[in-house]
Amino acid sequence: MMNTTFAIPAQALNTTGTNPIVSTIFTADPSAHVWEDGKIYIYASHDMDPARGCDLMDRYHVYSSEDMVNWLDEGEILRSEDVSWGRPEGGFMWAPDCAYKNGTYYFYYPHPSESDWNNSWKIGVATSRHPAKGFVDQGYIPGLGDFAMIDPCVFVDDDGRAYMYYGGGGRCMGGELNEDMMSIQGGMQDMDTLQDFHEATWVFKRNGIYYLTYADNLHENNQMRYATSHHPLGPWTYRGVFLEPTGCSTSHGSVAEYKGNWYLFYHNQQISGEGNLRSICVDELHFCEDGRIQTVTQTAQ
Ligand code: FUB
Repeated sequence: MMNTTFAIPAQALNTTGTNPIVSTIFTADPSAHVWEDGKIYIYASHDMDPARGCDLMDRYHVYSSEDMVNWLDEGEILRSEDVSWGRPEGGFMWAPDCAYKNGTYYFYYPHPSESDWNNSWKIGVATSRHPAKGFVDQGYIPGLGDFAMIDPCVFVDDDGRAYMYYGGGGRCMGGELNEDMMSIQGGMQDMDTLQDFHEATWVFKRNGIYYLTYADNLHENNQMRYATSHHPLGPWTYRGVFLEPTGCSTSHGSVAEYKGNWYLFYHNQQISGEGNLRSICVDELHFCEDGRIQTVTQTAQ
């Protein structure tokens, strides 16, 4: 299906390297990647104002930077009306991710196919030759599990093999993607021994160690925890909490290395004071010599 979104001109954000990164609209669930053009990109959900709930989230924006201080709003890349198989009422465009392989960018997003949204989650895929424009929906990934298919994360390993993760409500699944990046090879499996898993899976690799980060269930104030492994699909060893509560009921983050430094991207509700009107942030991530992640210091304006 053709992408019907308007070509919104890119907009430089008046940022000064302080949090939140974006104050023009409300954004959440940042997935950060460094692509071949040398820039860092953030793919984010968009909380719609006035806040009513996650049913109103119906579009995604992309942000880019070359210095982690000046950020550009690259504009909107997909909205629910672009998705022909989606829920007739739209909405519910939850935490996305993006991956790159062989000249194509694959944008993964969770979205229900029926009015009964909570029982019809799918993981859609839109593709483009560009990191921040021209995405066209290609349908959803077939044959996944039948529960909370939210918060997809796609990790491409150094050998080019790609892995998908998703999950919510206490269960996290992982599996290997086929070469087409839109189907799963041999099914999904449970990612075991993640303590108090809630949602928001993110996988990255550093010094040969795979890290799986996620949000926990701490009541009304989720934290971020992590586990490590020597294989992208586990078994995982639980390591602990590395992002304490942000003041927001949900927590959702991603980790990326840029120009020699590591960063955690996450969201809080600093601007609005409301959990349905969130704002994306970034802070440095530091590791101990043995690879453990140090607790992130949350900086504010
Ligand atoms: O933004 C909607 C949902 O809230 C995400 O999918 C979850 O991870 C949480 O941040």
